[in-house]
Amino acid sequence: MEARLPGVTPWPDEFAERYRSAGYWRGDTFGQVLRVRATQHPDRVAVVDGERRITYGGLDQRADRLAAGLRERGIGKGDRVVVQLPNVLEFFEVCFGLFRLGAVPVFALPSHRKTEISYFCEFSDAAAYITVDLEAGFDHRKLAAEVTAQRDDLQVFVVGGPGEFTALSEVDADPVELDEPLAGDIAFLQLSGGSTGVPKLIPRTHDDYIYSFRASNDICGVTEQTVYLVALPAAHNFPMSSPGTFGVLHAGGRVVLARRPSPDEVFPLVERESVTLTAAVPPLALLWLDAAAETEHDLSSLQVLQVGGAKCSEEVARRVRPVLGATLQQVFGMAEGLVNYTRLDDPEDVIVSTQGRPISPDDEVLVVDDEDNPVPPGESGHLLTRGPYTIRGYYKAEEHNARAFTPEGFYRTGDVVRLTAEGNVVVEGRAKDQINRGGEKVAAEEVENHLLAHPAVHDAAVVSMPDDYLGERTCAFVIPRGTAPPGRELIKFVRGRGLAGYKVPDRVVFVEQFPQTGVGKVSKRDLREAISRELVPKLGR
Ligand code: OOB
Repeated sequence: MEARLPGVTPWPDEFAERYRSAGYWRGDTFGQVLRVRATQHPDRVAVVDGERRITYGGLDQRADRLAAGLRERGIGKGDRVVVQLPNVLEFFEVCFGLFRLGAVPVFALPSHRKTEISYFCEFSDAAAYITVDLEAGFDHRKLAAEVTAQRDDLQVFVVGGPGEFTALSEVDADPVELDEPLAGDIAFLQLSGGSTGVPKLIPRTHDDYIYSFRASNDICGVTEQTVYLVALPAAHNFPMSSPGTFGVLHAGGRVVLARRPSPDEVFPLVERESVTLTAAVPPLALLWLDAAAETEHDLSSLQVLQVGGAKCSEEVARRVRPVLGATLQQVFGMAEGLVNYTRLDDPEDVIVSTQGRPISPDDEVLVVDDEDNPVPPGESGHLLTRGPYTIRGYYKAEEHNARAFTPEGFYRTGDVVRLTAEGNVVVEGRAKDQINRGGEKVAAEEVENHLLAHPAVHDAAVVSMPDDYLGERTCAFVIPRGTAPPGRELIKFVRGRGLAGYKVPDRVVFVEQFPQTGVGKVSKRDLREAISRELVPKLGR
Protein backbone atom coordinates (compact mmCIF):
# COMPACT_ATOMS: atom_id res chain seq x y z
CA MET A 1 0.00 0.00 0.00
CA GLU A 2 3.00 2.34 -0.25
CA ALA A 3 3.18 5.53 -2.14
CA ARG A 4 -0.42 6.16 -3.03
CA LEU A 5 0.45 9.67 -4.07
CA PRO A 6 0.73 9.63 -7.87
CA GLY A 7 4.21 10.35 -9.16
CA VAL A 8 6.05 8.38 -6.48
CA THR A 9 8.26 5.33 -7.07
CA PRO A 10 7.61 2.78 -4.32
CA TRP A 11 10.14 0.33 -2.96
CA PRO A 12 9.76 -3.02 -4.72
CA ASP A 13 7.68 -5.45 -2.64
CA GLU A 14 10.59 -7.73 -1.77
CA PHE A 15 12.51 -4.79 -0.29
CA ALA A 16 9.49 -3.45 1.56
CA GLU A 17 8.94 -6.89 3.07
CA ARG A 18 12.58 -7.17 4.05
CA TYR A 19 12.55 -3.76 5.75
CA ARG A 20 9.38 -4.64 7.61
CA SER A 21 10.53 -8.03 8.77
CA ALA A 22 13.87 -6.59 9.91
CA GLY A 23 11.85 -4.31 12.19
CA TYR A 24 12.84 -1.06 10.48
CA TRP A 25 9.38 -0.20 9.23
CA ARG A 26 7.02 -0.68 12.13
CA GLY A 27 3.79 0.67 10.73
CA ASP A 28 3.75 3.86 12.86
CA THR A 29 2.73 7.27 11.60
CA PHE A 30 3.88 10.69 12.83
CA GLY A 31 0.43 11.36 14.22
CA GLN A 32 0.56 8.20 16.31
CA VAL A 33 4.10 8.85 17.54
CA LEU A 34 3.04 12.19 19.00
CA ARG A 35 -0.15 10.69 20.47
CA VAL A 36 1.86 8.00 22.29
CA ARG A 37 4.25 10.54 23.83
CA ALA A 38 1.42 12.89 24.73
CA THR A 39 -0.38 10.07 26.51
CA GLN A 40 2.74 8.97 28.36
CA HIS A 41 3.78 12.40 29.60
CA PRO A 42 1.34 15.15 28.62
CA ASP A 43 2.91 17.79 30.84
CA ARG A 44 6.48 17.46 29.74
CA VAL A 45 7.77 20.36 27.64
CA ALA A 46 8.20 19.40 23.99
CA VAL A 47 9.26 22.67 22.33
CA VAL A 48 10.71 25.93 23.68
CA ASP A 49 10.47 29.08 21.55
CA GLY A 50 11.80 32.09 23.45
CA GLU A 51 9.43 32.59 26.38
CA ARG A 52 6.85 30.24 24.86
CA ARG A 53 6.74 26.56 25.76
CA ILE A 54 4.43 23.84 24.54
CA THR A 55 4.00 20.49 26.23
CA TYR A 56 3.53 17.15 24.50
CA GLY A 57 -0.11 17.26 25.52
CA GLY A 58 -0.48 20.80 24.21
CA LEU A 59 1.17 19.99 20.90
CA ASP A 60 -1.00 16.90 20.49
CA GLN A 61 -4.19 18.89 21.09
CA ARG A 62 -3.18 21.74 18.85
CA ALA A 63 -2.33 19.29 16.06
CA ASP A 64 -5.84 17.81 16.33
CA ARG A 65 -7.51 21.22 16.35
CA LEU A 66 -5.42 22.49 13.46
CA ALA A 67 -6.15 19.36 11.44
CA ALA A 68 -9.88 19.80 12.10
CA GLY A 69 -9.70 23.49 11.20
CA LEU A 70 -7.90 22.81 7.94
CA ARG A 71 -10.41 20.13 7.06
CA GLU A 72 -13.23 22.60 7.56
CA ARG A 73 -11.47 24.75 4.98
CA GLY A 74 -11.45 21.93 2.49
CA ILE A 75 -7.91 20.68 2.94
CA GLY A 76 -7.72 16.93 3.20
CA LYS A 77 -5.76 13.76 2.93
CA GLY A 78 -3.14 13.75 0.20
CA ASP A 79 -3.40 17.51 -0.44
CA ARG A 80 -0.05 19.24 -0.72
CA VAL A 81 0.63 22.26 1.49
CA VAL A 82 3.74 24.40 0.98
CA VAL A 83 5.15 25.20 4.43
CA GLN A 84 7.63 28.06 4.73
CA LEU A 85 8.25 28.80 8.38
CA PRO A 86 11.27 29.93 10.33
CA ASN A 87 12.25 28.31 13.64
CA VAL A 88 9.01 29.00 15.50
CA LEU A 89 6.84 26.78 17.64
CA GLU A 90 4.07 26.86 15.03
CA PHE A 91 6.31 24.92 12.68
CA PHE A 92 5.74 21.81 14.80
CA GLU A 93 2.03 22.47 15.23
CA VAL A 94 1.71 22.73 11.46
CA CYS A 95 3.78 19.62 10.79
CA PHE A 96 1.83 17.43 13.16
CA GLY A 97 -1.51 18.97 12.21
CA LEU A 98 -0.84 18.18 8.55
CA PHE A 99 0.52 14.72 9.36
CA ARG A 100 -2.65 13.86 11.30
CA LEU A 101 -4.78 15.06 8.43
CA GLY A 102 -2.69 13.11 5.96
CA ALA A 103 -2.02 16.33 4.05
CA VAL A 104 1.49 16.47 2.65
CA PRO A 105 3.77 19.36 3.64
CA VAL A 106 6.22 20.58 1.00
CA PHE A 107 9.08 21.96 3.07
CA ALA A 108 10.39 25.24 1.69
CA LEU A 109 13.21 27.17 3.38
CA PRO A 110 12.72 30.66 4.83
CA SER A 111 15.21 32.05 2.30
CA HIS A 112 13.15 30.93 -0.69
CA ARG A 113 11.49 33.65 -2.71
CA LYS A 114 8.85 34.03 -5.36
CA THR A 115 10.56 31.88 -7.97
CA GLU A 116 10.90 28.89 -5.68
CA ILE A 117 7.60 29.24 -3.80
CA SER A 118 5.57 29.70 -7.01
CA TYR A 119 7.28 26.67 -8.45
CA PHE A 120 6.60 24.49 -5.40
CA CYS A 121 2.94 25.56 -5.35
CA GLU A 122 2.58 24.97 -9.05
CA PHE A 123 4.52 21.76 -9.38
CA SER A 124 2.98 20.09 -6.35
CA ASP A 125 -0.45 21.55 -7.21
CA ALA A 126 -0.65 22.77 -3.62
CA ALA A 127 -3.96 23.52 -1.92
CA ALA A 128 -2.40 25.90 0.60
CA TYR A 129 0.68 27.88 1.54
CA ILE A 130 1.54 28.36 5.21
CA THR A 131 4.00 31.13 5.92
CA VAL A 132 5.03 33.81 8.40
CA ASP A 133 4.42 37.56 8.47
CA LEU A 134 7.97 38.86 8.67
CA GLU A 135 11.26 37.04 8.78
CA ALA A 136 14.73 38.55 8.64
CA GLY A 137 13.25 41.85 7.45
CA PHE A 138 11.34 40.24 4.60
CA ASP A 139 7.55 40.48 4.33
CA HIS A 140 6.33 37.03 3.36
CA ARG A 141 2.77 38.31 2.95
CA LYS A 142 3.93 40.30 -0.07
CA LEU A 143 5.43 37.15 -1.47
CA ALA A 144 2.15 35.32 -0.78
CA ALA A 145 0.27 38.08 -2.62
CA GLU A 146 2.51 37.66 -5.66
CA VAL A 147 2.08 33.90 -5.59
CA THR A 148 -1.71 34.04 -5.22
CA ALA A 149 -1.91 36.54 -8.08
CA GLN A 150 -1.06 33.57 -10.31
CA ARG A 151 -3.01 30.97 -8.33
CA ASP A 152 -6.18 32.41 -6.86
CA ASP A 153 -7.38 29.04 -5.56
CA LEU A 154 -4.38 28.80 -3.23
CA GLN A 155 -5.28 29.30 0.44
CA VAL A 156 -2.74 31.21 2.51
CA PHE A 157 -2.31 30.97 6.29
CA VAL A 158 0.06 33.26 8.13
CA VAL A 159 1.82 32.89 11.46
CA GLY A 160 1.70 36.35 13.06
CA GLY A 161 -0.09 39.38 11.59
CA PRO A 162 -2.04 37.95 8.65
CA GLY A 163 -2.55 41.10 6.54
CA GLU A 164 -5.03 40.24 3.79
CA PHE A 165 -4.75 36.51 4.55
CA THR A 166 -6.01 34.16 7.29
CA ALA A 167 -4.15 33.99 10.61
CA LEU A 168 -3.03 30.45 11.33
CA SER A 169 -4.21 30.91 14.91
CA GLU A 170 -7.76 31.17 13.56
CA VAL A 171 -7.52 27.73 12.04
CA ASP A 172 -8.86 26.01 15.08
CA ALA A 173 -11.80 23.64 15.44
CA ASP A 174 -12.97 20.91 17.75
CA PRO A 175 -11.20 17.68 16.91
CA VAL A 176 -13.01 15.37 14.54
CA GLU A 177 -12.46 11.77 13.63
CA LEU A 178 -10.00 11.69 10.76
CA ASP A 179 -9.24 9.12 8.15
CA GLU A 180 -5.61 8.98 9.27
CA PRO A 181 -2.85 8.16 6.81
CA LEU A 182 -1.07 4.81 6.64
CA ALA A 183 2.57 4.30 7.55
CA GLY A 184 3.42 3.58 3.92
CA ASP A 185 1.90 6.84 2.72
CA ILE A 186 3.99 9.83 1.74
CA ALA A 187 4.27 12.01 4.85
CA PHE A 188 5.89 15.03 3.18
CA LEU A 189 8.02 16.29 0.32
CA GLN A 190 11.55 17.49 1.13
CA LEU A 191 13.70 19.58 -1.18
CA SER A 192 16.68 18.22 -2.97
CA GLY A 193 19.90 20.22 -3.08
CA GLY A 194 19.59 19.60 -6.77
CA SER A 195 21.81 19.79 -9.79
CA THR A 196 19.17 20.47 -12.43
CA GLY A 197 17.28 23.51 -13.69
CA VAL A 198 14.47 23.22 -11.13
CA PRO A 199 14.57 21.84 -7.58
CA LYS A 200 13.41 18.25 -7.22
CA LEU A 201 10.98 17.11 -4.55
CA ILE A 202 11.72 14.11 -2.36
CA PRO A 203 8.83 11.95 -1.18
CA ARG A 204 9.35 10.41 2.28
CA THR A 205 7.00 7.93 3.91
CA HIS A 206 6.08 7.78 7.60
CA ASP A 207 7.67 4.35 7.81
CA ASP A 208 10.99 5.21 6.23
CA TYR A 209 11.49 8.57 7.90
CA ILE A 210 10.50 7.40 11.38
CA TYR A 211 12.97 4.55 11.03
CA SER A 212 15.75 6.96 10.06
CA PHE A 213 15.41 9.11 13.17
CA ARG A 214 14.55 6.29 15.56
CA ALA A 215 17.77 4.52 14.55
CA SER A 216 19.62 7.85 14.64
CA ASN A 217 18.50 8.29 18.24
CA ASP A 218 20.33 5.09 19.20
CA ILE A 219 23.49 6.17 17.42
CA CYS A 220 23.43 9.71 18.82
CA GLY A 221 22.47 8.75 22.36
CA VAL A 222 19.16 10.64 22.26
CA THR A 223 16.84 9.96 25.22
CA GLU A 224 14.10 11.80 27.05
CA GLN A 225 16.90 13.67 28.84
CA THR A 226 18.13 15.19 25.58
CA VAL A 227 17.75 18.92 25.08
CA TYR A 228 18.29 19.64 21.38
CA LEU A 229 18.88 23.13 20.09
CA VAL A 230 17.92 23.78 16.48
CA ALA A 231 19.86 26.66 14.98
CA LEU A 232 19.75 25.53 11.33
CA PRO A 233 16.47 26.00 9.43
CA ALA A 234 14.07 23.53 11.06
CA ALA A 235 12.66 22.40 7.71
CA HIS A 236 16.02 21.09 6.51
CA ASN A 237 16.51 17.36 6.66
CA PHE A 238 19.61 17.52 8.91
CA PRO A 239 18.07 19.31 11.92
CA MET A 240 14.76 17.56 11.28
CA SER A 241 15.82 13.95 11.35
CA SER A 242 19.49 13.35 12.04
CA PRO A 243 18.22 12.78 14.75
CA GLY A 244 17.02 16.35 14.82
CA THR A 245 13.81 17.71 16.23
CA PHE A 246 11.71 14.73 15.13
CA GLY A 247 14.13 12.25 16.68
CA VAL A 248 14.15 14.18 19.94
CA LEU A 249 10.34 14.44 20.02
CA HIS A 250 10.13 10.72 19.31
CA ALA A 251 12.36 10.08 22.34
CA GLY A 252 10.32 12.43 24.54
CA GLY A 253 13.14 14.96 24.85
CA ARG A 254 13.02 18.73 24.53
CA VAL A 255 13.49 20.89 21.44
CA VAL A 256 14.82 24.44 21.86
CA LEU A 257 14.44 26.80 18.92
CA ALA A 258 16.96 29.47 17.99
CA ARG A 259 15.49 32.01 15.58
CA ARG A 260 18.97 32.93 14.38
CA PRO A 261 22.15 30.84 14.54
CA SER A 262 24.48 33.59 15.82
CA PRO A 263 26.43 32.93 19.06
CA ASP A 264 24.71 35.83 20.84
CA GLU A 265 21.36 34.09 20.34
CA VAL A 266 22.52 30.49 20.69
CA PHE A 267 24.90 30.66 23.67
CA PRO A 268 22.43 32.19 26.17
CA LEU A 269 19.91 29.52 25.12
CA VAL A 270 22.43 26.73 25.65
CA GLU A 271 23.02 28.03 29.16
CA ARG A 272 19.38 28.77 30.03
CA GLU A 273 17.97 25.49 28.74
CA SER A 274 20.97 23.25 29.52
CA VAL A 275 21.20 22.15 25.90
CA THR A 276 22.93 18.79 25.44
CA LEU A 277 22.97 18.38 21.65
CA THR A 278 23.00 20.68 18.64
CA ALA A 279 23.85 20.66 14.94
CA ALA A 280 25.73 23.05 12.67
CA VAL A 281 27.09 23.37 9.16
CA PRO A 282 30.88 23.82 9.08
CA PRO A 283 30.99 27.66 8.79
CA LEU A 284 28.59 27.95 11.70
CA ALA A 285 30.62 25.51 13.80
CA LEU A 286 33.66 27.67 13.09
CA LEU A 287 31.81 30.80 14.16
CA TRP A 288 30.68 29.12 17.38
CA LEU A 289 34.17 27.82 18.14
CA ASP A 290 35.69 31.27 17.72
CA ALA A 291 33.02 32.87 19.89
CA ALA A 292 33.09 30.13 22.54
CA ALA A 293 36.71 30.86 23.33
CA GLU A 294 35.63 34.28 24.62
CA THR A 295 32.10 33.78 25.87
CA GLU A 296 30.94 34.30 29.42
CA HIS A 297 28.08 31.88 28.94
CA ASP A 298 28.25 28.45 30.48
CA LEU A 299 28.21 25.95 27.61
CA SER A 300 29.22 22.97 29.73
CA SER A 301 25.87 21.18 29.31
CA LEU A 302 26.67 20.58 25.65
CA GLN A 303 27.68 16.96 25.17
CA VAL A 304 27.63 16.56 21.39
CA LEU A 305 28.12 18.98 18.51
CA GLN A 306 27.09 17.57 15.17
CA VAL A 307 28.65 19.02 12.04
CA GLY A 308 27.42 18.18 8.56
CA GLY A 309 25.90 19.40 5.32
CA ALA A 310 29.32 20.14 3.89
CA LYS A 311 32.80 18.84 4.54
CA CYS A 312 34.20 19.77 7.92
CA SER A 313 37.91 20.46 7.76
CA GLU A 314 40.09 18.43 10.09
CA GLU A 315 41.44 21.66 11.53
CA VAL A 316 37.98 22.77 12.68
CA ALA A 317 37.08 19.23 13.77
CA ARG A 318 40.09 19.03 16.09
CA ARG A 319 39.09 22.19 17.93
CA VAL A 320 35.66 20.95 19.04
CA ARG A 321 36.67 18.92 22.07
CA PRO A 322 39.24 21.31 23.55
CA VAL A 323 37.11 24.43 23.00
CA LEU A 324 33.62 23.13 23.82
CA GLY A 325 34.36 20.07 25.92
CA ALA A 326 31.84 18.31 23.66
CA THR A 327 32.17 15.31 21.39
CA LEU A 328 32.13 16.07 17.68
CA GLN A 329 29.88 13.97 15.49
CA GLN A 330 30.33 14.29 11.75
CA VAL A 331 27.14 13.82 9.77
CA PHE A 332 27.16 13.15 6.04
CA GLY A 333 23.60 12.90 4.89
CA MET A 334 21.20 13.82 2.14
CA ALA A 335 17.51 14.58 2.00
CA GLU A 336 17.13 11.68 -0.44
CA GLY A 337 17.93 9.30 2.42
CA LEU A 338 21.31 7.88 3.39
CA VAL A 339 22.85 9.38 6.53
CA ASN A 340 26.30 8.54 7.88
CA TYR A 341 27.53 9.34 11.38
CA THR A 342 30.81 9.03 13.17
CA ARG A 343 29.97 7.15 16.36
CA LEU A 344 30.34 8.94 19.68
CA ASP A 345 32.84 6.35 20.93
CA ASP A 346 34.94 6.26 17.74
CA PRO A 347 38.65 7.05 18.20
CA GLU A 348 39.36 10.79 17.85
CA ASP A 349 41.19 10.22 14.56
CA VAL A 350 38.12 8.62 12.99
CA ILE A 351 35.90 11.42 14.32
CA VAL A 352 38.04 14.23 12.92
CA SER A 353 39.03 12.68 9.60
CA THR A 354 36.01 10.71 8.34
CA GLN A 355 32.31 11.33 7.75
CA GLY A 356 31.30 8.13 9.53
CA ARG A 357 29.23 5.18 8.40
CA PRO A 358 25.59 4.53 7.53
CA ILE A 359 22.76 4.25 10.01
CA SER A 360 21.42 0.90 8.92
CA PRO A 361 22.91 -2.56 8.41
CA ASP A 362 20.70 -2.60 5.31
CA ASP A 363 22.11 0.60 3.84
CA GLU A 364 23.85 -0.64 0.71
CA VAL A 365 26.78 1.52 -0.29
CA LEU A 366 28.73 1.14 -3.55
CA VAL A 367 31.76 3.09 -4.69
CA VAL A 368 32.03 2.88 -8.47
CA ASP A 369 33.88 4.30 -11.47
CA ASP A 370 32.33 6.19 -14.39
CA GLU A 371 31.06 2.90 -15.85
CA ASP A 372 29.39 1.83 -12.59
CA ASN A 373 32.06 -0.79 -11.88
CA PRO A 374 33.23 -1.06 -8.26
CA VAL A 375 36.60 0.60 -7.64
CA PRO A 376 39.32 -1.31 -5.74
CA PRO A 377 38.93 -1.06 -1.93
CA GLY A 378 40.12 2.27 -0.54
CA GLU A 379 40.03 4.11 -3.88
CA SER A 380 37.70 6.96 -4.54
CA GLY A 381 34.67 6.79 -6.79
CA HIS A 382 31.00 7.69 -7.14
CA LEU A 383 28.82 6.87 -4.16
CA LEU A 384 25.68 4.89 -4.98
CA THR A 385 23.23 3.81 -2.31
CA ARG A 386 19.92 2.13 -1.63
CA GLY A 387 18.31 1.13 1.63
CA PRO A 388 15.33 1.30 3.98
CA TYR A 389 15.12 5.10 4.06
CA THR A 390 16.60 6.10 0.69
CA ILE A 391 14.03 7.04 -1.93
CA ARG A 392 13.64 5.13 -5.19
CA GLY A 393 12.67 8.20 -7.19
CA TYR A 394 11.94 11.93 -7.03
CA TYR A 395 8.36 13.12 -7.08
CA LYS A 396 6.92 13.38 -10.60
CA ALA A 397 10.33 13.24 -12.29
CA GLU A 398 10.34 10.10 -14.40
CA GLU A 399 12.89 11.28 -16.92
CA HIS A 400 15.30 12.59 -14.32
CA ASN A 401 14.84 9.45 -12.21
CA ALA A 402 16.15 7.32 -15.07
CA ARG A 403 19.46 9.16 -14.71
CA ALA A 404 19.53 9.71 -10.95
CA PHE A 405 18.91 6.04 -10.10
CA THR A 406 20.44 2.85 -11.47
CA PRO A 407 18.17 0.16 -12.92
CA GLU A 408 18.71 -1.72 -9.63
CA GLY A 409 17.32 1.23 -7.68
CA PHE A 410 20.56 2.70 -6.34
CA TYR A 411 20.51 6.47 -5.90
CA ARG A 412 23.41 8.22 -7.60
CA THR A 413 24.41 10.65 -4.84
CA GLY A 414 26.77 12.66 -7.04
CA ASP A 415 29.32 12.52 -4.23
CA VAL A 416 32.84 11.21 -4.72
CA VAL A 417 33.98 9.20 -1.71
CA ARG A 418 36.36 6.53 -0.54
CA LEU A 419 35.90 3.96 2.20
CA THR A 420 38.50 3.45 4.89
CA ALA A 421 39.55 -0.06 5.94
CA GLU A 422 37.12 0.18 8.88
CA GLY A 423 34.27 1.08 6.54
CA ASN A 424 34.06 4.79 7.26
CA VAL A 425 33.19 7.14 4.43
CA VAL A 426 35.50 10.00 3.48
CA VAL A 427 33.95 12.57 1.17
CA GLU A 428 36.55 13.50 -1.45
CA GLY A 429 34.54 15.67 -3.78
CA ARG A 430 31.51 15.89 -5.96
CA ALA A 431 30.62 14.91 -9.50
CA LYS A 432 27.20 16.60 -9.54
CA ASP A 433 26.84 20.05 -10.99
CA GLN A 434 26.22 21.73 -7.66
CA ILE A 435 27.92 24.28 -5.44
CA ASN A 436 27.91 23.59 -1.70
CA ARG A 437 27.90 27.06 -0.22
CA GLY A 438 28.57 26.28 3.42
CA GLY A 439 25.87 23.60 3.45
CA GLU A 440 23.43 25.51 1.23
CA LYS A 441 23.20 23.73 -2.10
CA VAL A 442 23.13 25.66 -5.36
CA ALA A 443 22.27 23.84 -8.59
CA ALA A 444 24.49 25.36 -11.27
CA GLU A 445 21.94 24.87 -14.04
CA GLU A 446 19.23 26.68 -12.12
CA VAL A 447 21.38 29.80 -11.77
CA GLU A 448 22.62 29.54 -15.36
CA ASN A 449 19.01 29.61 -16.56
CA HIS A 450 18.38 32.83 -14.66
CA LEU A 451 21.52 34.41 -16.10
CA LEU A 452 20.53 33.35 -19.61
CA ALA A 453 17.31 35.32 -19.24
CA HIS A 454 19.36 38.55 -19.35
CA PRO A 455 19.48 39.97 -22.89
CA ALA A 456 23.23 40.65 -22.68
CA VAL A 457 24.09 37.07 -21.74
CA HIS A 458 24.99 34.75 -24.58
CA ASP A 459 26.02 31.81 -22.39
CA ALA A 460 26.68 31.14 -18.70
CA ALA A 461 28.48 28.50 -16.66
CA VAL A 462 28.32 28.54 -12.89
CA VAL A 463 31.04 26.84 -10.84
CA SER A 464 32.34 26.80 -7.29
CA MET A 465 35.27 28.90 -6.16
CA PRO A 466 37.14 28.13 -2.94
CA ASP A 467 36.28 30.23 0.07
CA ASP A 468 37.95 30.26 3.48
CA TYR A 469 34.73 30.69 5.39
CA LEU A 470 31.96 28.98 3.40
CA GLY A 471 34.19 26.36 1.80
CA GLU A 472 32.78 27.32 -1.59
CA ARG A 473 31.09 30.26 -3.21
CA THR A 474 29.54 30.60 -6.64
CA CYS A 475 31.27 32.10 -9.63
CA ALA A 476 29.38 32.71 -12.85
CA PHE A 477 31.41 32.69 -16.06
CA VAL A 478 29.51 34.61 -18.71
CA ILE A 479 29.99 35.02 -22.45
CA PRO A 480 28.39 38.40 -23.21
CA ARG A 481 26.22 39.15 -26.18
CA GLY A 482 27.81 42.34 -27.50
CA THR A 483 29.20 44.64 -24.82
CA ALA A 484 29.44 43.12 -21.37
CA PRO A 485 27.24 44.81 -18.74
CA PRO A 486 28.83 45.47 -15.36
CA GLY A 487 28.98 42.25 -13.31
CA ARG A 488 26.98 43.82 -10.52
CA GLU A 489 24.15 44.53 -12.92
CA LEU A 490 23.86 40.84 -13.67
CA ILE A 491 23.92 40.03 -9.96
CA LYS A 492 21.16 42.56 -9.38
CA PHE A 493 19.24 41.12 -12.30
CA VAL A 494 19.35 37.59 -10.89
CA ARG A 495 18.36 38.81 -7.44
CA GLY A 496 15.50 40.76 -8.99
CA ARG A 497 14.09 37.56 -10.46
CA GLY A 498 13.05 36.64 -6.94
CA LEU A 499 15.11 33.69 -5.88
CA ALA A 500 16.79 32.71 -2.63
CA GLY A 501 19.75 34.96 -1.80
CA TYR A 502 22.19 32.08 -1.47
CA LYS A 503 21.70 31.27 -5.17
CA VAL A 504 22.72 34.72 -6.39
CA PRO A 505 26.25 34.47 -7.87
CA ASP A 506 28.98 35.76 -5.60
CA ARG A 507 31.05 36.74 -8.57
CA VAL A 508 30.67 37.25 -12.32
CA VAL A 509 33.59 36.82 -14.72
CA PHE A 510 33.22 37.65 -18.41
CA VAL A 511 35.02 35.47 -20.93
CA GLU A 512 35.05 35.15 -24.70
CA GLN A 513 34.59 31.41 -24.72
CA PHE A 514 34.42 28.42 -22.38
CA PRO A 515 37.10 25.75 -22.24
CA GLN A 516 35.76 22.49 -23.63
CA THR A 517 36.08 18.83 -22.76
CA GLY A 518 37.08 16.20 -25.32
CA VAL A 519 33.44 15.72 -26.29
CA GLY A 520 32.80 19.42 -26.71
CA LYS A 521 30.99 20.11 -23.43
CA VAL A 522 31.87 23.07 -21.22
CA SER A 523 34.76 21.98 -19.02
CA LYS A 524 33.71 23.14 -15.60
CA ARG A 525 36.82 21.59 -14.16
CA ASP A 526 38.96 23.98 -16.25
CA LEU A 527 36.79 26.90 -15.17
CA ARG A 528 37.19 25.93 -11.51
CA GLU A 529 40.92 25.65 -12.00
CA ALA A 530 41.04 29.03 -13.71
CA ILE A 531 39.29 30.71 -10.81
CA SER A 532 41.40 28.90 -8.22
CA ARG A 533 44.60 29.94 -9.96
CA GLU A 534 43.44 33.51 -9.83
CA LEU A 535 42.16 33.41 -6.26
CA VAL A 536 44.87 31.52 -4.46
CA PRO A 537 47.53 34.22 -4.70
CA LYS A 538 44.94 36.81 -3.67
CA LEU A 539 44.14 34.87 -0.52
CA GLY A 540 47.84 34.79 0.22
CA ARG A 541 47.96 31.01 0.45
C1 OOB B 1 22.32 17.40 3.89
O1 OOB B 1 21.35 17.17 2.97
P1 OOB B 1 21.20 17.92 1.56
O2 OOB B 1 20.15 17.16 0.85
O3 OOB B 1 21.03 19.38 1.77
O4 OOB B 1 22.59 17.77 0.81
C2 OOB B 1 23.17 16.52 0.56
C3 OOB B 1 24.58 16.69 0.02
C4 OOB B 1 25.37 15.42 -0.05
O5 OOB B 1 25.06 14.67 -1.19
C5 OOB B 1 26.78 15.97 -0.06
O6 OOB B 1 27.10 16.45 -1.32
C6 OOB B 1 26.70 17.14 0.89
O7 OOB B 1 25.34 17.54 0.89
N1 OOB B 1 27.06 16.80 2.27
C7 OOB B 1 28.34 16.65 2.72
C8 OOB B 1 28.24 16.36 4.11
N2 OOB B 1 26.92 16.32 4.43
C9 OOB B 1 26.24 16.59 3.30
N3 OOB B 1 29.52 16.74 2.09
C10 OOB B 1 30.64 16.53 2.85
N4 OOB B 1 30.61 16.25 4.17
C11 OOB B 1 29.45 16.14 4.84
N5 OOB B 1 29.44 15.86 6.16
O8 OOB B 1 23.24 18.18 3.72
C12 OOB B 1 22.23 16.59 5.13
C13 OOB B 1 21.12 15.79 5.36
C14 OOB B 1 21.04 15.04 6.52
C15 OOB B 1 22.07 15.10 7.44
C16 OOB B 1 23.16 15.90 7.22
C17 OOB B 1 23.26 16.65 6.06
